[in-house]
Amino acid sequence: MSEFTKTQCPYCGVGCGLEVSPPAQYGKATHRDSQGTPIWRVRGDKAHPSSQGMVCVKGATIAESLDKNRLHYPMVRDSLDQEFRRVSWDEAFDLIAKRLQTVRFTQGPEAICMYGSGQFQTEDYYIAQKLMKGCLGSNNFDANSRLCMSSAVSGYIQSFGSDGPPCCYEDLELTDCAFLIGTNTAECHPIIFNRLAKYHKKNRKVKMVVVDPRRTPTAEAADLHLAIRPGTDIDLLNGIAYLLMRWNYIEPSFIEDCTSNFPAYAEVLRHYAPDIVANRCGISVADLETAARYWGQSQRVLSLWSMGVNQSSEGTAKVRTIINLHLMTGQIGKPGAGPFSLTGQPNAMGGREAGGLAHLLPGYRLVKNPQHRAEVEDFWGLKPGQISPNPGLTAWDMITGLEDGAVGLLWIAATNPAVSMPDLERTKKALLRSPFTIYQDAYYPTETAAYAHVLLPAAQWGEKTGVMTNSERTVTLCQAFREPPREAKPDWEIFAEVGRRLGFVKEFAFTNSAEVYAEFVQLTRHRPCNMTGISHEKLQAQGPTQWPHPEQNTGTREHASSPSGKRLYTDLRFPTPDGRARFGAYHSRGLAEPPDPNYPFVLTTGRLYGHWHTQTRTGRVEKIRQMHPEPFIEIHPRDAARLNITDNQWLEVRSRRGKAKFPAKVTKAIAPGTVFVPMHWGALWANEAEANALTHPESCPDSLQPELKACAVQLIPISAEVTLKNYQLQSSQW
Ligand SMILES: Nc1nc2c(c(=O)[nH]1)N[C@H]1C(S)=C(S)[C@@H](COP(=O)(O)OP(=O)(O)OC[C@H]3O[C@@H](n4cnc5c(=O)[nH]c(N)nc54)[C@H](O)[C@@H]3O)O[C@H]1N2
Ligand SMILES: Nc1nc2c(c(=O)[nH]1)N[C@H]1C(S)=C(S)[C@@H](COP(=O)(O)OP(=O)(O)OC[C@H]3O[C@@H](n4cnc5c(=O)[nH]c(N)nc54)[C@H](O)[C@@H]3O)O[C@H]1N2
Ligand code: SF4
Ligand SMILES: [Mo]
Repeated sequence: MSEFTKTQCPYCGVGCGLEVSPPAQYGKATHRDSQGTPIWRVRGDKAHPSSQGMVCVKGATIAESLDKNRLHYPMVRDSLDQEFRRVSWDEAFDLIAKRLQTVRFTQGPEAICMYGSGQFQTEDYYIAQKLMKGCLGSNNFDANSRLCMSSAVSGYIQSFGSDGPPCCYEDLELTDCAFLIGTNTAECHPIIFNRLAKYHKKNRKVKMVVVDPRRTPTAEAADLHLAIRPGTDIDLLNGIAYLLMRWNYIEPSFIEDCTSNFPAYAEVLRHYAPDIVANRCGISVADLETAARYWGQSQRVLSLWSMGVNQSSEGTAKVRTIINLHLMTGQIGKPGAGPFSLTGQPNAMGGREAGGLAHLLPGYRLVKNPQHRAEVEDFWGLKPGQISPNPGLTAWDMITGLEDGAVGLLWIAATNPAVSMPDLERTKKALLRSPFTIYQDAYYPTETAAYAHVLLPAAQWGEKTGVMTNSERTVTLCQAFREPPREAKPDWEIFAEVGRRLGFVKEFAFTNSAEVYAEFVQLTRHRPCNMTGISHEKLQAQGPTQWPHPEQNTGTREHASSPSGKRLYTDLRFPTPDGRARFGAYHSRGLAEPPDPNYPFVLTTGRLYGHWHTQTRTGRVEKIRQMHPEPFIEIHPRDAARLNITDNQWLEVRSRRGKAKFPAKVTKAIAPGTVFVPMHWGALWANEAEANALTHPESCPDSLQPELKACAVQLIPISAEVTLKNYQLQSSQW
């Protein structure tokens, strides 16, 4: 066996290739954590096409988190005020199966909910879909991806007829203009940013535009930073389109031959004259014109976006408005160009392929489409009509379903909603009312464990073999390189065993994850995400592979123009009924909760370079703890002066729903009137520093993705001594 195991980093959607080797090579420990314990050695995989050997601090330090505070055994309690007691897997499975049957036959399958995660491997996702949507007949499977990229999914589907980011990372090094909007790529997709920044530095003619209300490290590197007011993206994009029309930078033949609905869009644009737009966005007309000129004069324009666009009450409209610019200028289907949604989580893309949202089915299919349901029913050997025609409950619907009693059983896996959901006070109250919550996580404690009746120990990355797909549709085999601790099991095995105990023995007769994957890819045949030519074995032999990747010699014609899978739509035909991409005609509606005299500031939330979400892993890595020791609130010097506070003084932040406390970081990086708080500090890691204590659940009407990026707050200087929790990194109790 080779010294190194090849895998993919389990953090962000860049999907860097890693090589991992054991703590003791030839009897000698080469790598140790800060306490001197030998740990696995991790380095970048130079052969991985997406990352070419590069890694950021999170990937580089992942090994340090693998053994700290792990959940080792199934644990059970009858009510949330009791202590957990250890049980065997057999007892846990029996209890879950019984409870599922009771809810299924008393309240009905629609009272059963599962809330999963873009940190599942594709096999975990697929088995969960087969269990929930197929065998149990409940479409109530949603994932934290609802909070993450569901607006990108619905935007792509509405504009192109199908989901699927059409670009690839090579485009970063082929573009003439990178248009980054609502993305802090430098901190959140560092290796994508490295590739772009290197190329940009070398090629002076290449332009980089960043649209973000904050002056982030990403904005620092740009030729033009448009610090727009939060929620004014559609104004800006329509304003750019207005100028492209006026200056005749549009591509009439592309519009004529390849698109529909342009007249409705052009009608909307008439209302976006530069002075109006500049005023609404809080930028200068000159900067707006520069942005339009950069776009119009470039041969190849690549737009990149993430949460500043998706996490919005008009997220789908924002995505479609970005795509509009590409359609009007013919910037798609060629190298260096296209609308590129960056997925956040390591396998959010795999989740889309496997149908891992409440309105999806495997193979980029939709619950609402009768033919799609029939195809999946047929493949799974179900009775016609067994898959419900109604999309299931979304993440937030599950919370309100707990409130009104519609949810009888909630199964949460690989996500920590007691930190990451909006309106946390309401979320936590709802979780407290849950009749039965199963929580399947790799670590203990986490904030959500406090709301569980059953804890199931999950094997995590490196302890199970499975597949992940990154933002550029590259599929990587993540091989197990160590044993799961004590009794932890892979997520898919847990779901499959429950399925068998419910009587679906042949449906879940898998002996390993390669078999699961082999079954799943059959459901992608003739679909845009065709992966029938991919298997665990081939990935191991040939390395990471981009889809579409149909089986050879199947005689199918799909994506014949892009057989390599690098780019979609190179033939300029789109998977809509008429083969044309559709313009979306949208006016900006602004923020769901605009500031007012009582709540005069807009709070925005986001991420820091070192930490990952709710810190279950990065909070346990010493180097990262030192990098970002405590939460804070960014505030502009002018606002700080008005509140009579200076750096490090404490502010209480109140919204209509809750409050939190932070030391102020006074900085010009944030615009006056806006404040920023990182999302990483849940109740376990600090006192009252939860960003989501403040946020609201208002969401995009199409994608149902909540507007986590903006809510109205008031700021009150406080002098109280607020201490951070010095959370101890003890070894696991269980
Ligand atoms: N270090 C690190 N990297 C990560 C993660 C992590 O936790 N830590 N998580 C991963 C995941 S799951 C995700 S989804 C991605 C997220 O990656 P990003 O989307 O890049 O990260 P965020 O910090 O959430 O938000 C991006 C930016 O949106 C801006 N923004 C806020 N409101 C608006 C607006 O109205 N318009 C515009 N144009 N911009 C706005 C914010 O100021 C912020 O800088 O990161 C992934 N990578
Ligand atoms: N205010 C605000 N809130 C946000 C956001 C924001 O920008 N602002 N962003 C939203 C977005 S984009 C996202 S993606 C979410 C992320 O929010 P969460 O999904 O809640 O965050 P994580 O900390 O990544 O939680 C993942 C959990 O899975 C566990 N885990 C890891 N690997 C495995 C495994 O293989 N199996 C199992 N069973 N468990 C595993 C980890 O221990 C951890 O507890 O937060 C959302 N919430
Ligand atoms: S850029 Fe993302 S995938 Fe790459 S090492 Fe960093 S966290 Fe991991
Ligand atoms: Mo995300």
